Amino acid sequence: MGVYPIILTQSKFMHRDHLKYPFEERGLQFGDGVYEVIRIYQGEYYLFEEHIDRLYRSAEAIKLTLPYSKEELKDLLLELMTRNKMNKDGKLYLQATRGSAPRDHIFPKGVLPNIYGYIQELPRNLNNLNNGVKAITRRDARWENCYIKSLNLLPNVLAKQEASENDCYEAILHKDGTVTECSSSNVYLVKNGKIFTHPATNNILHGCVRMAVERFATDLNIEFIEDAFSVEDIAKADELFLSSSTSEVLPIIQVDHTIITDGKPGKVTKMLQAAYEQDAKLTK
Ligand code: PSZ
Repeated sequence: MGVYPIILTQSKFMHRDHLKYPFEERGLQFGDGVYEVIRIYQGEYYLFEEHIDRLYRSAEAIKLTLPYSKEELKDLLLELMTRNKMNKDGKLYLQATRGSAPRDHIFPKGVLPNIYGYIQELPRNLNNLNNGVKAITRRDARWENCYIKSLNLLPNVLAKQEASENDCYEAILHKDGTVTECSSSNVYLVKNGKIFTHPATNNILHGCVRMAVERFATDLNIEFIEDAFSVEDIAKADELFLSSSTSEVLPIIQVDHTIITDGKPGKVTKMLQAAYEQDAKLTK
C-alpha cells in the first residue's frame, strides 16, 4: 500500500523523494530514537491523544527533548493529513531520533532531533478479524524497558520473522514461562468470562489499544484483570486475542500446536471487536 507523497520532516513538509538522510545519524547508527504508529480511519487519527502522550513519555525516558509542544505536533500531523488529501483507512509512522552528529555513544550537544512522519494507506484486514490468526510462543529476549517505544526492534523483528516462517501471524513472548506480550501487539487470555493480561509494567509496551480494550471491558461489565498468564495456561484458555493499532482486536485461534477451544473467535473477543468498531466509528 502506497506511502502518500508529502511527508513531515522536522517542522516542514516536503515530497518524500526529497528527504536526504545524513551519513551519520543516531537513529541509523544506534537506534537512538523513539516512534509511534497511529491508526487512521477515513482520514482521522484514532486514539490520537494516547499516542501523542506515549511518544512524549518514550522521548522523556530516553532523555530526548522534542522541539515542539504536543499541541504543535498534533497540528503538524493534522496538516500532514490534509496536505495529502488523505481520507481513507491508513496509518501514520512517526519517528524522532537524537539527530545527526559524528558517531559517538555520548549524546551530541546542541543537535536537534531528526523527525519524520509519513502516512500510508492500510485497509482493515477483515479476513483476519473475522477468522482469527495463529501464533507461536518464543522466549522474550528483550531488554528491561519495553514500555519505551524505541527504534531498537531487533528481538521483535527476529521473533516476528520466526512466526512468519511458521505460517503464523504473531510470536507470543514469555519470560520464564510468563507471557508478556507479542512481538508487535499486546496479548490477552479469556477464562470463565474474565480477561487476563500482563500488568502495564516496564516489561511490556502500554498499548493504546490495550487502554481502549480495558475501557471497553469496563463498559461491557467484563472483568479486566492485570495478572499475567503463563504459556501453560494457554492450553486451558477459553479465548485468546491480541491488540495493536493496525491489528485492532484480533482473535488468536491456535498457539504452536494447540487449537484454542473450537478454533473460532470467542464470544468475549467478538464483543470487544464490536466495541472497538463502535468506538472508532467503523462500519464493516
Ligand atoms: O503496523 C504495525 O506493524 C504495528 S502498529 C502498532 C504496532 C505494530 N505495534 C505496537 C505494539 C508493540 O510494538 C508491542 C511490542 N506491544 C504492543 C503494541 C500495541 O500498541 P498499540 O496498541 O499502541 O498499537
